[in-house]
Amino acid sequence: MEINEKTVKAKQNLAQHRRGISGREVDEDIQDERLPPGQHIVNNWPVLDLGYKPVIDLEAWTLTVDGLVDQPVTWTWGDVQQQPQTDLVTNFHCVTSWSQFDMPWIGVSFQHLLTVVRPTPEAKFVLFEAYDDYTTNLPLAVCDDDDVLLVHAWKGKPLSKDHGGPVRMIIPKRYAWKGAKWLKKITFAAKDQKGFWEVRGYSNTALPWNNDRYG
Ligand SMILES: Nc1nc2c(c(=O)[nH]1)N[C@H]1C(S)=C(S)[C@@H](COP(=O)(O)O)O[C@H]1N2
Ligand SMILES: [Mo]
Repeated sequence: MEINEKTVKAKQNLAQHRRGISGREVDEDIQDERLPPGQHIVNNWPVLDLGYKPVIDLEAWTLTVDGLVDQPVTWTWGDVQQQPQTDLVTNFHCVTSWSQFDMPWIGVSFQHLLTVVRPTPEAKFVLFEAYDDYTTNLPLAVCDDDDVLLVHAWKGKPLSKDHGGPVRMIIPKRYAWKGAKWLKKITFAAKDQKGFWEVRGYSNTALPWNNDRYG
């Protein structure tokens, strides 16, 4: 797997200087009560990655959930389909300053996953790993929310490869980099372990309503 270092550097810069992907300064004039500070509205759902999109055969795809849990699991695509399904519409905020409203997802809720694997009392943090080697981290308490989903469909259709299909994470209350595309592994741990962007200076908490982007 090859990370495109130029893409990484450019994205790091954008977050630091609060510019949109077009490079212009963030537009402050459009008002919408659903729009967090420093964000602007888009309707074309941009694609962001590390310059590399992993190829995952649906038949070979698995998701492993391990670490501090009573019942570790490895799900196939079929296993994901057999879990209870959640339909949810949420907003999506990227740290590079665009937001898209009313994204209709279908997926398995993280809270359902918790009932399957049952984290031990020591488990306080979650690390997400992806098929492009991307990682991101969150406190378990943040993931244990009714709008956090393992998403496999958008607008009623299978999630495209560009957006992280077969399965990606969606955590609506955090900036979108906290949602790993091409999900491969979820590990429960007692200690926090920073992910790809977090070690490169992005905020560990990533709260859009606090303009909590960098550092
Ligand atoms: N596996 C993986 N997940 C990822 C990323 C990535 O590079 N690799 N980029 C993150 C970032 S920075 C953002 S803003 C969102 C973008 O999701 P999108 O491309 O579907 O808009 O995915 C996040 N999840
Ligand atoms: Mo991002």
